[in-house]
Amino acid sequence: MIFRLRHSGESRNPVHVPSGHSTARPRHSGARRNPDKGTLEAKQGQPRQYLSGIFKHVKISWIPACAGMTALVMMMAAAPAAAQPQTVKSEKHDFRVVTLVRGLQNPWSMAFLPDGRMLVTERAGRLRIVGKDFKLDPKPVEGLPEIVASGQGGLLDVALHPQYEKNGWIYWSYNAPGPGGWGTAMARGKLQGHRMTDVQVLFSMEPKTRAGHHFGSRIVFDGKGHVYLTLGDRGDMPRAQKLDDHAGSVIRLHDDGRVPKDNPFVGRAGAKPEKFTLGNRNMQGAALHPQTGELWTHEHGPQGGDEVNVMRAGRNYGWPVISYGVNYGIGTRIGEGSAKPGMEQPLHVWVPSIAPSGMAFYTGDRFPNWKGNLLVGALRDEMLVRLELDGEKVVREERMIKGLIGRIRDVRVGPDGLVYLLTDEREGVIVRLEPVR
Ligand SMILES: [Ca+2]
Repeated sequence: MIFRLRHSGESRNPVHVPSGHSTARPRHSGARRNPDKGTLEAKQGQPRQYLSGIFKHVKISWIPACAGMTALVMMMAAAPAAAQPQTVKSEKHDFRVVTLVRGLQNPWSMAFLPDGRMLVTERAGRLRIVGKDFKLDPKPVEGLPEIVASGQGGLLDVALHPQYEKNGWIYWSYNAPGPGGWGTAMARGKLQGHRMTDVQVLFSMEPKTRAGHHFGSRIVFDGKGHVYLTLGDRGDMPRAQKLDDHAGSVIRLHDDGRVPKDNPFVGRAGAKPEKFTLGNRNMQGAALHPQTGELWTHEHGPQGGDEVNVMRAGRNYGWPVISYGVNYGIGTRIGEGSAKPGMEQPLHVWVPSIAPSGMAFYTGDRFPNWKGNLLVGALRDEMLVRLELDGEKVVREERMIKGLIGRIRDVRVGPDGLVYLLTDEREGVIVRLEPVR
């Protein structure tokens, strides 16, 4: 029995299967019907609904022309592509939303290089460099292994090794071709100019299929020599419960790709030893808790039932046996209900779905009232969600910048303590949130 489900918020684009396995093939960018919202989007420019969204959901004040002129000029010098920054009021902080980079096509992830530049992935298969002045380098990085841009798959996460300044390793996740189709993989390499060198493929999920759904994937280092990679069920629900299948799990490896001997399923007959968890549907956000050092993730539920979980060795997170969501369209129950002995309960559930993507604990100093909060991006309703935590309990949720910038795919706290967001749009942007005193 094969289930092929798609989360209506997870991908705006219809599934696109290339005629061949193409590396870095740009996706078509002409006018296209949006299958989720039934609207036609223009080829260029901001979708119209954003403007009405701005006035509906947030209070905007334009920076006063005289008093703020010096600051504005400085900001525009730093960010040549920036539109007029907008000031947003929120519960704990007021902040400006400053557009730093434009012209990205369905960007997925970003990483900060120590020299002030940034790396940005575009799902179609391009790794881009953003200069210190936030200018997008027109020349993508060459030398990445073959990437299949298909449906939700393509070039996905990018992350620096915690000792990057010593070893130069850059990690990325992507959709890799292989027997039977394609699936999520992770590689690392060293950047020399515009070329990735010393490339090593550390992991490539099995089995591979031709589905366009649910690739995960986020890369998180635990600071103790291990790296986690989050996966999805590849649109085939029962795979998430199979130990002999990588789908629907968190993968844990040494940072050089070897399987740690203390992984929970090592030595179990038939089990994939890279697996750290099972029963996960599609995790597009993950972050290490700054105090406990544990891996927190969120995952897309089906229709309703997005979750936040703490990933623990060998645990079963329930999908598709238990869920808070229902089947698309027909609304029927999935599996056996919402709880079962031996299966983990989420810390937090979103019903209806927000389609979460990207996640960061706020650890900086620039937004002191957000310290320790969990920031989650949302594709649906195009918002940033702030969760206040008491240990593993979510005590308050705030939804911000709804509809202001687009579908939020990634959330990062920069080395400067500011919050960076990236939008998965055909005209995607990187914005920075800057507190207003
Ligand atoms: Ca679950």
